[in-house]
Amino acid sequence: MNTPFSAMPTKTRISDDAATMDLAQATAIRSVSARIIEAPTRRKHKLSNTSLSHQGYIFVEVVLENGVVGFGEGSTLGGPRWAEESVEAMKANIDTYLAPALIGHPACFLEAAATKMAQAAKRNYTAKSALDMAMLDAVGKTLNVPAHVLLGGAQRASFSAIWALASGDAGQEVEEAKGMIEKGWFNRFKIKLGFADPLTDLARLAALKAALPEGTDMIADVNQGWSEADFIRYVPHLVDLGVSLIEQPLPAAQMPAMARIAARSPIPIMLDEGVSTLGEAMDGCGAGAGSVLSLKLCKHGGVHQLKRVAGIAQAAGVQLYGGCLLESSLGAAGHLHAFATLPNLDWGTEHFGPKILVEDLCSDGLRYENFEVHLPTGPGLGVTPDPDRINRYARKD
Ligand code: MUC
Ligand code: MG
Repeated sequence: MNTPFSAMPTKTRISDDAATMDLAQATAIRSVSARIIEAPTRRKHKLSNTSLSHQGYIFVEVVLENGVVGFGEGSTLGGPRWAEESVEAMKANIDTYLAPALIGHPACFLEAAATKMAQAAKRNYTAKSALDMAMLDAVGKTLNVPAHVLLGGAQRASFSAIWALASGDAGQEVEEAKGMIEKGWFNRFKIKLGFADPLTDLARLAALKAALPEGTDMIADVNQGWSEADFIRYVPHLVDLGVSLIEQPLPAAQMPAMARIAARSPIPIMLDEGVSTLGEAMDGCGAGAGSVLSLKLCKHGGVHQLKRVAGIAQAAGVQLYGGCLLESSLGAAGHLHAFATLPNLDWGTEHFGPKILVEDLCSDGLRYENFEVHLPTGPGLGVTPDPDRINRYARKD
């Protein structure tokens, strides 16, 4: 018979001054709280189905019996439009269902915590990933190790970084892109399409190509905005413009159509909104609905599930891309710790969120240098939410 985790011995030396103590008792969850954050962005960010000037996050704090506090963040884009969760729904479901399921549970048993959350609520992947991140942070701080060590250990210390151009104004986007190159932060760009008609979008792409240095990497994200017929008609133009990757051009539910366009496209197709669950990863990757997959904690529900989705993609020969949902340095750090443990992250990562916020939520935010974003090295997630900024941007009612 299998032994339940609660009966497993967990005697562990957790710090120099705290002789041997029981890790499960020390990391038992005493309290969970969730706050809605609305942080202004530097400019309007437009997608095919929404537009935002404030980024909505659920910010969670998990307090352990040993007094250690872990922080986590779940991101949305313009309410429940990019995916089904809103900040309001996340807060309600954390307060009512997910937090009660975790109280008293040892945060060091992260996989069992995920099982408890799965029993307490269906889907709700962003809310679950925020709690999972906070537990990971708290256990890393307890053991004085970076979060990636708890996930198998980092295989890389930094990542090639991608910036998203999404104002829809070609002149502004050219200036913004040049500024990013000058600062040494980003020299690869993802351009959001689908909120204008395809010919307008193509003219914008052509203006960017003409103004940016020869060979600048340009990725196009259509956010489900095109039909299969649109794709067939316009993909030759994207080829002419040298676009390197096309992200989720068709609606998430149209997997067979995605497989048809992927088979005929000379440019690799990336699955984004279409793949959250392991089943969707199996179906999408198995059917050849894309040759690249964007990994995001908010889609997969936590760090271990993200790694399992990555495993399915790799088994199917699908390349990996480090996706984002405009997280602050807190949520971005959660992603980087998971990404760092993967055998490969072929396309680097687009975690640019900390730089699009008027003010990052962390006082010691992620470091961007030489066009790479660097994995934090401190205990837990290795970044510290700034209490003044959290209070400033927390919803007051
Ligand atoms: C998405 O669909 O990829 C990530 C970057 C960005 O601009 O939008 C998000 C969501
Ligand atoms: Mg996308």
